[in-house]
Amino acid sequence: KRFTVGDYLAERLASIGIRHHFVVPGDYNLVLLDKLQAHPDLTEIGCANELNCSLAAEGYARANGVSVCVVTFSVGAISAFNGTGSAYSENLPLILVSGGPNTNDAGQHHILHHTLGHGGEYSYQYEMAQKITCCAVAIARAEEAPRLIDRAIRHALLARKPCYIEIPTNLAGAACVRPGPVSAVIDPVVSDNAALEAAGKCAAEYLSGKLKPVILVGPKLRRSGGAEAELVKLAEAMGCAVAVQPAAKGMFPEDHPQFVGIFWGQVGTGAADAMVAWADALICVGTVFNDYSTVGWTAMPDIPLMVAEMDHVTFPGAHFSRVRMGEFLASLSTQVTKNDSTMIEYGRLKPDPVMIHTASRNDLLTRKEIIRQVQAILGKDTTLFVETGDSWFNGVQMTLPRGAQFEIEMQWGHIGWSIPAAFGYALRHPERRTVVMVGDGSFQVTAQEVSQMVRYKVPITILLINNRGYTIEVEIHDGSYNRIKNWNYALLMEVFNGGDGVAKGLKADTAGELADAIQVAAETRDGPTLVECTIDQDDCSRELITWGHFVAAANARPPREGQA
Ligand code: TPP
Repeated sequence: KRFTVGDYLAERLASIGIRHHFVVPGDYNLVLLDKLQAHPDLTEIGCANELNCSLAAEGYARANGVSVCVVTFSVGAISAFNGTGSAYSENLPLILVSGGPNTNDAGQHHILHHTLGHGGEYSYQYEMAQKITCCAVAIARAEEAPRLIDRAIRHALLARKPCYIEIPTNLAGAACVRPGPVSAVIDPVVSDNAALEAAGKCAAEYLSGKLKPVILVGPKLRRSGGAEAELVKLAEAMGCAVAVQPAAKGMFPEDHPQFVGIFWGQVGTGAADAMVAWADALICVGTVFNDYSTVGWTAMPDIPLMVAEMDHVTFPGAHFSRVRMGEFLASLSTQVTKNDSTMIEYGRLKPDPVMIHTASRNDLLTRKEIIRQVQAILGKDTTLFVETGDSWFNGVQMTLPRGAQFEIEMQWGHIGWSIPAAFGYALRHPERRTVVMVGDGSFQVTAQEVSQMVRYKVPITILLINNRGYTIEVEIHDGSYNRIKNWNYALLMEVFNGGDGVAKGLKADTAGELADAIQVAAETRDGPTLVECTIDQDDCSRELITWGHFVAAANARPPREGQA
């Protein structure tokens, strides 16, 4: 059998650990899809649209470390740019593959379907992709495919960012050589030894002069690959308090005695806010300080930061490039001395555990009762997805038992992300129980993807919290645009079952109904369960209101003198 460009891509994808490829077909990618389908280690997953396809791949990358999304030219790719943007901002290597026009058409100045309609000018999509990926390649000749495909994939894996590969429709089936050894694309760049040594020494010296060091963990810790274990080692060697940013929840074990809470300013948990404010040195590991994570800049730490990033470390008075996070943490953990002063302080500041009163079965459902019941089902095998909205605040309040995972998209913040992302994630982790908390507004954005959960028999539990509107936006800035059309969400599952599906759609108006529905969800293993949880329109978290006010204030800062 002749080996082709499409086969080359398929073999590379399989060799870097991809087992599922997310697709929406179109005439520019059909031959390519045949080639991917033919690879024995790849399973094709069809999505309802390209936005969902890209977000499903985004979720798959969270579970698998890398993912691929294959779409058609422009009408497909431009929708998939959204999930690609998410992967960029969330530091996930998503490989976006788009079919492209026949290589003869540009020179012949043909006007083609699915394009902007300027005859012969088809580079616009590649140029747009350059802005939202770390490496974009457009293959113009089959002979270039191995080099360009390898370059894009290698860059994506190294940078933990998406890449873009455009394959013209008439090249997917063109003859191509076989890929070389996979190490050429997956081997990471190791630290520069001298820089690593100097960074460790300098950091140890810096910390030796400090009395109250605190470690702050951010979401790029996990994205760095393998650094989580090293962080625990460093924390234990230092014996100090460890606070975690909301987007990094679960990246440091919450049952670890040194975990002091989620650092999110006034809306955080435990004593994280007080501990960070009290620290005289803050070791920031993969942190992201944006307006949301700093509560409209009110929680931006105001002491000099020592920052360990994926590939460099920076602290007051020094910077070291090409130092890998994991290696740096490991090296530093052998050079620090134990100092438990922050844990003594935490012992004094630690708040008493919050007990949520258990509702009676017939009590109308409340947000707090939902939290109580979801908390009870979190186990070592659970992954909880929390959607943009009050679900962020509800999820962050929960306590993760050892092994439980938490997924949040706080940098990109695309409402509707959780449905396709959880679908992608759960395909890669069938052994885990995937639970989604999503608001009604967010659900309406990507609802179709629930039908793929039915089709591929993925047992996801969707807790759709219906407060009849965009409540998070109400708290930032209200207007009639924050009201939405109510749906009969539970009945939607009948639509998606389409005669042969076995998914369940349930409605919970009371605490007892929610408990029963959660039980049904646990027993439904061959499809999703959607539970519409009805709560009062005004029932939202204190944290959301507080956060909303500060974010609104940050948004409303007047232009500075001299600015338009
Ligand atoms: N469009 C996209 C794609 N993403 C966004 N984040 C927004 C618009 C702005 N936005 C942020 S949150 C939100 C909107 C419209 C409403 C979320 O409402 P819902 O899912 O019902 O959650 P709730 O706040 O009610 O808990």
